[in-house]
Amino acid sequence: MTKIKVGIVGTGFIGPAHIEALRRLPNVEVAALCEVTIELAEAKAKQLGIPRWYTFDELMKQDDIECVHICTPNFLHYSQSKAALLAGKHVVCEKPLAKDLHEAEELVELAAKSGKVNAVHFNLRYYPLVRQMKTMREKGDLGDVYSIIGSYLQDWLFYETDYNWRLEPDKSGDSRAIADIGSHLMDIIEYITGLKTVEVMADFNTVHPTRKKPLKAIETYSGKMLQPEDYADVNITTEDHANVLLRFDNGNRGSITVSQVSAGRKNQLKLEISGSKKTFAWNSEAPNEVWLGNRDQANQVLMRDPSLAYPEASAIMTFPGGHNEGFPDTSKQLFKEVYAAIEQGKQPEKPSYPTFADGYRELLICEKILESTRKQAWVKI
Ligand code: SOE
Repeated sequence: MTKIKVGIVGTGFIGPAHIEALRRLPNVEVAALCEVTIELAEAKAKQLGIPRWYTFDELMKQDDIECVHICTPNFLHYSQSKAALLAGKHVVCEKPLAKDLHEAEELVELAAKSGKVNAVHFNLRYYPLVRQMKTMREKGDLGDVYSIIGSYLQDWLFYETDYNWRLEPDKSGDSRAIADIGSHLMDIIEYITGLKTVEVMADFNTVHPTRKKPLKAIETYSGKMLQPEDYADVNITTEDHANVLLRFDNGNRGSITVSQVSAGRKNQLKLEISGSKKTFAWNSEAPNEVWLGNRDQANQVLMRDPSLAYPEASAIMTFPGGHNEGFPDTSKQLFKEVYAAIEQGKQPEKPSYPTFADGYRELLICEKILESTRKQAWVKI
C-alpha cells in the first residue's frame, strides 16, 4: 500500500498533536516538517522522529508531499495555505482559517478552483457524542430548538504574567477569546443544531489590560514555567472574557460565555441545548457522556458506547464503551475522513469534515461579534 505523504508546517502546541493523530492512520506517512529556520526544523524533526525537515519554501517544492497541515500562528495561515494550494497540495489548516474575511474568501475560492481537499481543524465536532447529538437532532429526537447555552472556559491566561503570541493582534487577530475558543463553540452549536446564527450582541472585557511579556520565546501552555524577572509590560487590547447573546434563524435565542481567565477551568466547553422534546447537556472535560433531560420521564445519561449510539456516531468511535476516548482521538477521526477524500484525489461534493467554507463562516461570525462589542449594539450576520 502506498501511503499518502504529509508535511507538517509549524511545531508549537498543535503541530505535534496533528503528528500523533496522523500516525494512527494506516494510509498516512508523516514524512516531513518545516520550521522558521532550518536549525529549528532539524531539532524538531529529531525530537519528533520525522525523517525530513525543511523551511516552508523548500517543503513546498517537495513533489512527493501530497498534503500539508498548517499549524503555525494565525497570521501565517492565509499565506501558507495559499502557497500550498498553488503548489498543488491538499491542505488541512488550523483554525482560524485566516486573519480576516477577505483572506478567507480568497482561500475558499482558490481551494474550490484547485479541486484539492481543504479542511479546517474544528476537531471538537469529532467527539463521538457531539456527532451523536447532531444525529439525534437530525432524526427528530431533540425536536425544535428552544434555547442554547454555551460556555468555553480556560485558565492558561489567568495571571497577568501568562503570555503567548495569541495576545498580540498582529499575530492572532483583533479578537482573542472569541476567535480562539468561541469559534469552536459557535462551530459546534451550528453543527449540532443545524441552525444558523443570524444576529449577535456582544460584550467583551479585558481583565488584564497590561500583561507581562516574557523576554524569551515560549510556546502555548508553557508560560507557567517562567520567573518574575523574565518579563516586560505590554498593553493588551484583546478580550480575556466575553458574553454574547445569539439569535438563530428559527427565531429562538441563545447565549455564550468565553473566558481565558477562569481559575481551575483548564479547557472546558459546556453546552446545553434545549428542544421541544428534550435537552442535551455535554461537557468537553467529561466527553464520554451526554445528559438527556426529559420533562415527563426520568433523565438519562448516555455513555459513549458504539453499541448504544447511532451508526453515524459509532463510525467515529474506535474503542468500546468504558474505554474513554478524548481530545487526541478527535483529530484522528477528523483526519480519517479527510484522508479518505485525499485517497480519491479531490474535495468531495459534500464533505463530512469541516472545510475552508466552514472556516470562512466562523470568521464571519467572529467579525460580527467584534463589530457588536465595538458598537455595543445588535449586529446581523
Ligand atoms: C489555546 O487556547 C487552544 O489551544 C486553542 O487554540 C485550541 O483550539 C483549543 O483546542 C484549546 O486551546
